[in-house]
Amino acid sequence: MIFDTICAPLTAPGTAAVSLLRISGPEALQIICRHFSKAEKLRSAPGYTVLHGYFLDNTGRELDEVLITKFISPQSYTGEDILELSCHGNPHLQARILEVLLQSCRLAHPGEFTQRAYLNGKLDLIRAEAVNDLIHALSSKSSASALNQLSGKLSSHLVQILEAVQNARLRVELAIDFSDQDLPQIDLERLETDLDELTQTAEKLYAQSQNGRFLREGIKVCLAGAPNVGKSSLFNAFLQSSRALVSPHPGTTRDYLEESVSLSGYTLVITDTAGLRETSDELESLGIDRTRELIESSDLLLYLYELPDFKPTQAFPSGPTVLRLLSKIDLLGYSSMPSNEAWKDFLSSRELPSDLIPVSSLLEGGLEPLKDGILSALQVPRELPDHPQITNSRQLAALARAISNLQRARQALRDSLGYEFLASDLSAASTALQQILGTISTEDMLGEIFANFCIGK
Ligand SMILES: Nc1nc2c(ncn2[C@@H]2O[C@H](COP(=O)(O)OP(=O)(O)OP(=O)(O)O)[C@@H](O)[C@H]2O)c(=O)[nH]1
Ligand SMILES: [Mg+2]
Repeated sequence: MIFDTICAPLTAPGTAAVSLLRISGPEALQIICRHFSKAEKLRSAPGYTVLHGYFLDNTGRELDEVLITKFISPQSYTGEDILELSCHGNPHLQARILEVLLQSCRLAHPGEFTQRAYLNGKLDLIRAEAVNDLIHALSSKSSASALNQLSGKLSSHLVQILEAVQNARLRVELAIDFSDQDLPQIDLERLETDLDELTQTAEKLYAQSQNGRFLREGIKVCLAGAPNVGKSSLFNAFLQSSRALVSPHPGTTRDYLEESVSLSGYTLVITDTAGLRETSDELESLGIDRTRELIESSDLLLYLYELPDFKPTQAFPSGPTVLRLLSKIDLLGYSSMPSNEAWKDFLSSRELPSDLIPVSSLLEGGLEPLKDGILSALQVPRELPDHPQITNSRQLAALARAISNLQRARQALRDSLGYEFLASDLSAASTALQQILGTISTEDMLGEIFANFCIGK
């Protein structure tokens, strides 16, 4: 595909040792040669050459000492001719160089380099999205997972599923086309087993990908409970800083606070909320309304109780996974965190529910049982799995569409609904899979995906 020539800074704005500008497109070489002190050498240099020289403005004045790396189409990130220019990391200097270049080409849109790479067949959509995920990766686990996708494992797994769906569809369509002729009929039993296997493979990928969203977007954790149970203290203990105000007066926290922490490589996005109680105070009541909304939209609700008045009457919404915590256990006479056994004995001796997790914001290791509880409740593996996994919500939604169409196809076969129904379900399933891979895509979808990128990618 032929495009115009675009350029953009690749490195973040600000002062640094060096900064990098990229120019990509049919006129890239010509434009840089006009402004480089060793134009002839650059013109004749093979791809992957790095040349040292000076960047010149329109009057031939030296603006900066630069290194230029030359990539020749199609051996480049975008598949086009690319020149990358490292200059000194002075924002004014970089702006001047960019200004000169922009007289001959235009500034790249966010994600446009990667979009071109995709359109020129250098990357499939999964890998293109993985580039963006890698840049925005929240935690060490998410960057490892984005790298995993970049290596193409997921793509090749999906291509296998897609080929099997298309093969089944072809068999069904042949049966439709030649139904009035005396040809061997399609082997229904074989088709049935194939469809079962396919659906299971897709369902397995979906199940394995469930915590993919956690990797990419972080795990939304909400701290809630009655006023004064120690929510803000627990929040601070998680962050290891005095972020939230703590006081012995019930109703201290009004508006919620949100911060991120890392737990075993996962990012927890934790909110500390206003304590839940009946109140006539208008402001507090607004805070409590927010608490309820936050509880509903969380992945994990940490609900705190304290003794002596443990009232387990709280009805929880169905969305989040709920962990019930018994707060301030240092006040129960513990000077260090109890072993699992000792804690179980304590709960049963007080006739308390056995799922209560002990926490203390004061004791050393007071959050350890809770941290273990979080990882097991969300069933997130402590080590990054090496099986293919979808971490992107758009891709996951498309996989869910593919699965429901496969299930419908399976049902159509079971109910002998006719090959037309089967063919249409299989075709919808393969469309959904192709949308994940980007082998078919609407302009709107592409626009939306690449708009999330940053400029220079
Ligand atoms: N001994 C002990 N005291 C605690 C612990 N956690 C909190 N407290 C005390 O309990 C009181 C209330 O703590 P907060 O963290 O402000 O409680 P909260 O649930 O955020 O309260 P509201 O914001 O009013 O809903 C403060 O005096 C804290 O010092 C704990 O683990 N052990
Ligand atoms: Mg508070």
